[in-house]
Amino acid sequence: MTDKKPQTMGQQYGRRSWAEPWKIKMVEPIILKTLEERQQAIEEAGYNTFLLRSEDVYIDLLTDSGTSAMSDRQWAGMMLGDEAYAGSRNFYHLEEAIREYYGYQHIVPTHQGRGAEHLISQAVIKPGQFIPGNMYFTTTRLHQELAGGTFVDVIIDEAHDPASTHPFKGNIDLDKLQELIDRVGAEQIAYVSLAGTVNMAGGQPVSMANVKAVRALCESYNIRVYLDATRMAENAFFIQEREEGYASTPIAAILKEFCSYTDGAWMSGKKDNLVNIGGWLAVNDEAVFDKARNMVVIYEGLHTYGGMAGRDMEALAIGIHEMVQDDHIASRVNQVRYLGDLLESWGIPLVKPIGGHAVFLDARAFYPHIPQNQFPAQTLAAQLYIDSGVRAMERGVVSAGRDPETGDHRYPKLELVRLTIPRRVYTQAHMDVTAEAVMAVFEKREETRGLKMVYEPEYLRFFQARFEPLK
Ligand code: P70
Repeated sequence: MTDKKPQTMGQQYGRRSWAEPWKIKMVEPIILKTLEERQQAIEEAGYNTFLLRSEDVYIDLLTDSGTSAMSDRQWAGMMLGDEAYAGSRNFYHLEEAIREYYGYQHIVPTHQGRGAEHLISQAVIKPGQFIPGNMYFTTTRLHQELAGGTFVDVIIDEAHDPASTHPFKGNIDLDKLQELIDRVGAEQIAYVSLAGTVNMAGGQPVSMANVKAVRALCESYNIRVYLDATRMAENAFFIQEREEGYASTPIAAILKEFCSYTDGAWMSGKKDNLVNIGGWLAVNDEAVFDKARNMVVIYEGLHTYGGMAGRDMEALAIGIHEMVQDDHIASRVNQVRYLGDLLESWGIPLVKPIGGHAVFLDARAFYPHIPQNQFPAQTLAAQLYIDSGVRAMERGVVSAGRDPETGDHRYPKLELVRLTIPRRVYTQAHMDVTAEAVMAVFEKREETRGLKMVYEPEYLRFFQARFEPLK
């Protein structure tokens, strides 16, 4: 027995508590399967959390993509779907929302982010060109490569160091960019591929000062800057929190200013935009727009729906408006930070600072005895599921794939497991259960063995690869 008085979370941190800026109107039951059932499920899934059935998962932190809860207004908007093949009213609402909040002129709707990546890559990359960017993203780089380009990582070195607490680990290193321009020539650079925040670095932001400087450098060489805006609202929150002069600037204004330094953006609406499906490409250049709008009819659908239903576009337009509300984005990022701070205080190795959409466990430091070719992050994700039914995602050597030239694994410096938090879905209690699950796996780390890959698909292998435990 303890005579300690229970404390609220705010009291434990010596501040007033905060709460989510929403209340729950509809619930979806979740159940925790038994240990035997979980062991069987992960074995059947080839130790790949992408291959688990959702029904077998208790707390699903695989991704924040398409897993967020829509608001009552978005659901009401779904009833206003104009399902005309051409010229749906909802497309014009979407176009208005993107123009108002992101500031780009021309909009091409797509079924999700990779549809937009495909269009921009094909529209502007000439075979043999280079695309410098602030760390690769799996689907983005693949589309750049399929268009004949070569991605070059020009992110600051701190981004590759999980322990560095640089406030803007997503920044581009201007010297690395300049060095590439000098080496290959400005005309051999298709565009700068800038992501805010940087997913593979741990959800790390880019500063306003950095995007301005990138813009200035690129302008002097007539190089375009295109933005992966997938989690740009979260990036805007970090600017408001950390960058001088922005503490009292609304998220909406920060977002629009940031975008004004870029020539266009591709978007997975399934993240920041708070919908279950959808995406878009937006550019200012008419010639690029013309190409992309022509190509969309081959791959996605007519240029006023791009693979989405009218109702999907309406929910997306409303989601964009909700995404920039200051209380929404603060509670979203702070929920992620709550989980990260708990784990960090217990000595769990993770990427610092805590990013915008997820907590990234450092699997290399977690399992120093498992070499990278035995997939430490894949192992950790599987262990977490077995222990507690929490589903996470590998972001390490399996995700990095093989070098197209040499055929060897690419060994990234970051070997991570991502605990990704869907927006407006889980409560603080789910974060507590997750934190305790990570601790339980950490306590068993020394007896844990790695995995071997027994099936490897050609493209984006992490989605479908299968593994077996090493004896
Ligand atoms: C995730 C999802 C998608 C994504 C992204 C960034 C920064 C583009 C996209 C593509 C889904 C995913 C994708 C590949 C591997 C694992 C998971 N990220 N840019 O979970 O958008 O999925 O709509 O085609 O994060 O991080 P989309």
